Amino acid sequence: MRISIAMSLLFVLACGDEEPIVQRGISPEARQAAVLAAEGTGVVHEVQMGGSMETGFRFEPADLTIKVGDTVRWVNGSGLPHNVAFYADSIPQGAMTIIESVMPAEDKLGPMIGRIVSELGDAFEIDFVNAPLGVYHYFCVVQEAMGMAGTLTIEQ
Ligand SMILES: [Cu+2]
Repeated sequence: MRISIAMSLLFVLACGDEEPIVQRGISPEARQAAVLAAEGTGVVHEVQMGGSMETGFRFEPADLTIKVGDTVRWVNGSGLPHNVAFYADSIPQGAMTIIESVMPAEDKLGPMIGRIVSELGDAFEIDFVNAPLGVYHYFCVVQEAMGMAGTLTIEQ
């Protein structure tokens, strides 16, 4: 019984996904937002990669919400090595393709693993043009064990 309820729920959820993404009567504001998302909005958000052995390491802010098409600039605020790496199983569907396409080979250590940024003030940037909406969980490979992780939420 429990299994059949779960199956029915899955069926409902799966059908819910088939609603059309593009709706009729799109407002001029929504249309403009869609155009900006495709081209980049020019808005840049800064996240500091900081802390110390004493205080712990963190992204500041650890949770950031942006609009699709915005840029996030992670800045080294500690003078110690940091990077930005995305959890493949904790990002929206289709996001890996976008992240991989905006990370040139010289800018990464592996799939969705950004290069190490060691110098104070040095930065790593990603333009989230055409990025799927949702929550992206990421971390720093150097201090992940010490809790250096963050979330990025992309909204329309
Ligand atoms: Cu770090």
